[in-house]
Amino acid sequence: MPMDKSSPSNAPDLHEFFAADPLAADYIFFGRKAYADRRGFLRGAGLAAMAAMVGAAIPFHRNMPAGFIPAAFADENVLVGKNGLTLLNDRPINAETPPHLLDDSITPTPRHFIRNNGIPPSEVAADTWTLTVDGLVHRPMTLSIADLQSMFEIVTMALAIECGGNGRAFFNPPARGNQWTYGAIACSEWTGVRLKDVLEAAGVQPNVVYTAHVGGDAHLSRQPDKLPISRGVPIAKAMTDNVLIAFGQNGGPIHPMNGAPLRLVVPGWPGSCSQKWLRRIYLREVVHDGPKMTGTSYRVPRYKIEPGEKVDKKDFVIIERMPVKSLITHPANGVEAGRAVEVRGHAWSGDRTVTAVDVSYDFGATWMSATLDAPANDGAWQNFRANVVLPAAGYYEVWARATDSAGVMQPHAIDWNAKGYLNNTMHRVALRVS
Ligand SMILES: Nc1nc2c(c(=O)[nH]1)N[C@H]1C(S)=C(S)[C@@H](COP(=O)(O)O)O[C@H]1N2
Ligand SMILES: [Mo]
Repeated sequence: MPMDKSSPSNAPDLHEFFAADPLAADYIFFGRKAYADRRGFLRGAGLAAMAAMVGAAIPFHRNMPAGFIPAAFADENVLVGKNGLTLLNDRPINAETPPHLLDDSITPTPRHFIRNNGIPPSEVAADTWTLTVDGLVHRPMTLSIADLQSMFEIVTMALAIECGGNGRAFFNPPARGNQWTYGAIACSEWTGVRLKDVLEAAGVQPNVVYTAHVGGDAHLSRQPDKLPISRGVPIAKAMTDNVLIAFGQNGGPIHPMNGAPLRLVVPGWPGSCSQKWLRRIYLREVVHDGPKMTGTSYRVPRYKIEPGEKVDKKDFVIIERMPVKSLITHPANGVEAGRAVEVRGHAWSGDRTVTAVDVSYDFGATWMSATLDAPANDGAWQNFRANVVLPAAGYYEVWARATDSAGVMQPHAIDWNAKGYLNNTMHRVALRVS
């Protein structure tokens, strides 16, 4: 893996530059035209058009220093309260976190990635927000957040959310969609009530098979009768202890882009199950068929295919648990290092625990085992660290691989699918020892 341009080693100057005078930096970096009418331009055309105008290289993070966001976007409310995220798309807003900014055990709210399918609601007042629980329940209910807080036990848990398309950028043939590299993963500490407790209070009818989730965001077309996304989970998953209806993130309110004032958190399963701006949950006697539940959305072929192979729509199955994976959060990719380096990061495996993480600095010829922490609770990622002493000056790659409680280890190569889901290949970071 070459030292890429997103490496932090060549980023600080640009960051300082933007910090000192963002508008001047925009002018120099994006050019006069973008500077002159950046507001109207951004509103009218979006990031893709900006890229076309100033010459393709701008918005896509692999061409940009880590953590870089055009200053013009800092003016847009959506990124207020976020720090260091890399913008992939502005319609809808999608932004990921560079791995070295995910070093904390608990991801700070400013570093939690954003994955939107539609237009977030503009009105998210916590005191008037309601959640309706209906469908095949004995007692349909509409509850305020205060009702949820007074009727049910309040719990706080560290829970990892990973987008099903995290790692899509590395597919070959390429997969269309947001080009997530590594950072569509986060483990915030969520405060809320158990979905299970709420469903038990409503009374689950015996024929229930699946949940259906509805959020308050609008479809990109702004057609009021269209939902951008409505996913669900099997009722057995909904009834597990670590599935929360959350109203708090990291001891504060949920960030507006992470679903304030109320969201589901379904750890270990594709992030899409964790409906943001949660307004309604209804129970169904069939597998839910809302937008992005059917066809090839969040589904993969049920048999192994060749890269590029076409698969009949009927042969797709819904993605359930996310596979075993790890992320190196220190050192950052592309840095100069001394011979002694602490390699550290996180590992997770949806609905399972990680039992080992190994680290290699010689392209996988030899491996050493890392120290691995237990998860903070069921559904949290696990921290690992290893003291690596590199034998001599030169160029190295540090690789990490996790193994889970079922004995499944991360692969070297991508198990290809057309939509670019479930890339759990080993993370590799480049180092230069001088
Ligand atoms: N209402 C609503 N909920 C949603 C989405 C959305 O677009 N609308 N995106 C989903 C997807 S695909 C993911 S990966 C997670 C991301 O959560 P985050 O943006 O808080 O990181 O939210 C999920 N919940
Ligand atoms: Mo996602």
